[in-house]
Amino acid sequence: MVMEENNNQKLDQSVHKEPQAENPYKLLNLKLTPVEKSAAGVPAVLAAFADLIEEKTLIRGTKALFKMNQVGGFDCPSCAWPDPDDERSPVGEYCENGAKALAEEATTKRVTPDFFKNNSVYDLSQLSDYEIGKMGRLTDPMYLRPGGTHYEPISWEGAFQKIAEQLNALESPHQAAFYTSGRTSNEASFVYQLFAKELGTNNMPDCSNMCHETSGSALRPTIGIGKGTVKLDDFYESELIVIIGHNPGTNAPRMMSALEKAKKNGAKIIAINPLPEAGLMGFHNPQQVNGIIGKGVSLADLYLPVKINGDMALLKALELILLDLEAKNPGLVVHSDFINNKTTGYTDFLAQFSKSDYNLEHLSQLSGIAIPDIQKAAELLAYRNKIIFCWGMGLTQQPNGVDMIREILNILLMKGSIGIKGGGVCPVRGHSNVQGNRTMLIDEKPTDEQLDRLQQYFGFDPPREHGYDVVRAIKAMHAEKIKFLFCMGGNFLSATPDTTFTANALRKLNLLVAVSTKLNRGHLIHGKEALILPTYGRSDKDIVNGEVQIVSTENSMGVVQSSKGVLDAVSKNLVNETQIVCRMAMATLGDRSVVDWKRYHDSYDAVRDAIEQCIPGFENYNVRVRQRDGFYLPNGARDAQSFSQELGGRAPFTLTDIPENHLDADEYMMATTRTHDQFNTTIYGLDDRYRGIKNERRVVFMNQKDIDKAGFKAGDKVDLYNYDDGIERVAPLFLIVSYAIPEKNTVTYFPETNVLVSVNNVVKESNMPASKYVKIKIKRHDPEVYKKVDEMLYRGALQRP
Ligand SMILES: Nc1nc2c(c(=O)[nH]1)N[C@H]1C(S)=C(S)[C@@H](COP(=O)(O)OP(=O)(O)OC[C@H]3O[C@@H](n4cnc5c(=O)[nH]c(N)nc54)[C@H](O)[C@@H]3O)O[C@H]1N2
Ligand SMILES: Nc1nc2c(c(=O)[nH]1)N[C@H]1C(S)=C(S)[C@@H](COP(=O)(O)OP(=O)(O)OC[C@H]3O[C@@H](n4cnc5c(=O)[nH]c(N)nc54)[C@H](O)[C@@H]3O)O[C@H]1N2
Ligand SMILES: [Mo]
Repeated sequence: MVMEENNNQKLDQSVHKEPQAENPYKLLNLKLTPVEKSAAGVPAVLAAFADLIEEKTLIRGTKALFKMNQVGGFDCPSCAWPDPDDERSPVGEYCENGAKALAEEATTKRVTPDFFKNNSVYDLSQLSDYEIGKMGRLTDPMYLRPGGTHYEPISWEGAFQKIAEQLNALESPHQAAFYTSGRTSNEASFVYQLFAKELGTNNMPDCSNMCHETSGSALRPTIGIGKGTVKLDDFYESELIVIIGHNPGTNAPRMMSALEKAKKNGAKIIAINPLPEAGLMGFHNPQQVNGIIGKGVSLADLYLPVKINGDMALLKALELILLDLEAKNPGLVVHSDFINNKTTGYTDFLAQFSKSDYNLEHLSQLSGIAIPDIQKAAELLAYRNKIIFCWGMGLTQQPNGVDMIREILNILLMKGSIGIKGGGVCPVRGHSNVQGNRTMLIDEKPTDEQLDRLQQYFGFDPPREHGYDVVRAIKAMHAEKIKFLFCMGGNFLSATPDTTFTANALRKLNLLVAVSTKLNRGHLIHGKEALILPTYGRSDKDIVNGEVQIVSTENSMGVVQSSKGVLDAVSKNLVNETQIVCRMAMATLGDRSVVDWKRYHDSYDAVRDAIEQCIPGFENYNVRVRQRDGFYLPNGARDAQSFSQELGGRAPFTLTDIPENHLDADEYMMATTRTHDQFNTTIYGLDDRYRGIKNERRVVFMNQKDIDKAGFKAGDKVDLYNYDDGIERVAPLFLIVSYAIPEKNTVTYFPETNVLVSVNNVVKESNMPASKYVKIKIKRHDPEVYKKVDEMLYRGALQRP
């Protein structure tokens, strides 16, 4: 049993776990604190600094913090929210969660070859995600040989040799896949996709396939560009901001300052979310003195506690009322000029409202929002045009997410609100450079136009057939069609759905390569062989030829900016991502290559010159990237109301369906979200302060009525089950928390509950995992439940409770 092995582990005392003889599960230690009614403020700043102190990196961290998101400094590695074009705070432009991300990256703790020598892969897999993250920064390339139990040091040359051998032994380049998480710079992203294409495959699954792919799928065919259409200034001019399916207080805290300013300028805010998130309800600005001592701004003027997946019904109900108001006040609600000149399909769009299920009672019931509240929202929309819709994973990770975003567009098109000052769409991106990754052609389905440009510039024939996205890549690994997986950052195992299935798929690989800053569970469930390649983080000085280099990223609003690290790297044996790719390319392709990899290896400027030639919007890249505030990429929808090129620049209204979600008496709908103490799979801490949770992640939020009906009590131990595709999936040992959430709805945290998300539960069209739409059953905790889970698989691929 595991317990004895735990006794022998050679980990630091700080992470040594007490063996538990009677039960393989750790005891849970949940404490409930009051749910907070506003975000940020004094506790936020204090918490941020406490985090830095805890990491024993106070001086290093503080120095870096003041350079974060500053002109000439580095881009925060946390979210993709833009920096203000004009007025940046003199002491750094950061937030609590940015500071935590920095503390995590700036830590002086090191995971050295000795650490790997002392701890087997199996032992490491017994740690919790939180403990693994706290081990520190990776310092040297490591190799796991076939049948090996421990990672061993390997030289960089040796590592590239292994990669080259494996890649060159494949029967086809399509047996390789190249994953990207969203922190990789533009420069590294560009050479990375170039290598995959010269090798001969478009198998480039990326974190977008789990994040905003749905937004792109909805926006591209309608407004002609898969990106948002607003700048930060538009927030300040807006009359109404709708925040739907997004938790800005935790996941984009600097957005709160923009919302605060918008409110001061008179904007109204509507929040649509099953949970009354603190950041939607109120806000104290930690970066303004009056924000710290003054009262918080009450943020949402109207909060609509929609049922999970009830948003479509709500949006249709809003349209129904808008049309009714227009009939009563012709010309005041609907923007006929815009509709006539800039859109198509309005007549068909109108026709659907005569259908019988388009009645308010029905839509109100499906959405879970009372009619008077829907009316209030519609009235806020009716007589304003400067309207911005912001959304996040609450919409994109729903089976009909693409349709719901198109429904948002329908509303904005009715109102003529796209491509105007103060109005438009704002998909709030996740990873700090996920938008730039796509612009740099990290995409499993590049267009012919994009490929033609590469072909002309580099002179090789890039593959034209589309590659695998994340979900398809998992299935292809499982079917042994992919044998080689290269991960540029990220944590493929824990971020993706159906953990058991995915772990089995990863175990079939010949070689798993992970370029990483820190150790994570994704390194511990591996193929026959595995490599860990350590690299710089965003805050590290990236030195090439003796000079600290700048790299560039693109934020959520299409601004390309430079980023320059300020911290000395924790190890002399790190290689930057661009050079890793170039060396892999030289080792693998050798004389077969027509690309001058050595040149790109030696100079980021040379990479930027190539980007300029191959991707529109990057004219004079090397000069403009060095401008104070960077530069905006062109955006026809935003700048010229030029929408779908196929439709002569117009944007189509889309006809969508209203889903009716059936749940059995003992079934609940589960959305998986982030706590305030994590960055995706990186667990900073065990609290979720704003939601009043302390010291525990294995909680399930339930409505008190559901708790009563099922005969449970708050605090009861339960196991969660999912039965999609006729397979029993179990997530053992959760604690029930009574919460303000619609009936039949539950919320849990990922990655713990990813084991319950079927790999086949995907979003229509975008093929993203629908991880906010998971049907579950909740059963009283059975102490024997672990016997249902394949022991070896469970222990390792999943964190033990
Ligand atoms: N500190 C921190 N910052 C981050 C991240 C992080 O993990 N930590 N992750 C980054 C990344 S990659 C991303 S993509 C973003 C994610 O940022 P968000 O989009 O905010 O992601 P989530 O926390 O998953 O949850 C979003 C919200 O959707 C709501 N929701 C769930 N189901 C529904 C529904 O059916 N309808 C509606 N209207 N709402 C629903 C949830 O209650 C929750 O408030 O944040 C980025 N920033
Ligand atoms: N159930 C459920 N699943 C989800 C989601 C959800 O809401 N619910 N959200 C999805 C979303 S929106 C996303 S974006 C994905 C995220 O999926 P990923 O991007 O794959 O996951 P992360 O946890 O962000 O990756 C963290 C790891 O990246 C590495 N890293 C950090 N910085 C750097 C760097 O600068 N360079 C390199 N090379 N490595 C670095 C570190 O080793 C760290 O352990 O998860 C998705 N999974
Ligand atoms: Mo994301």
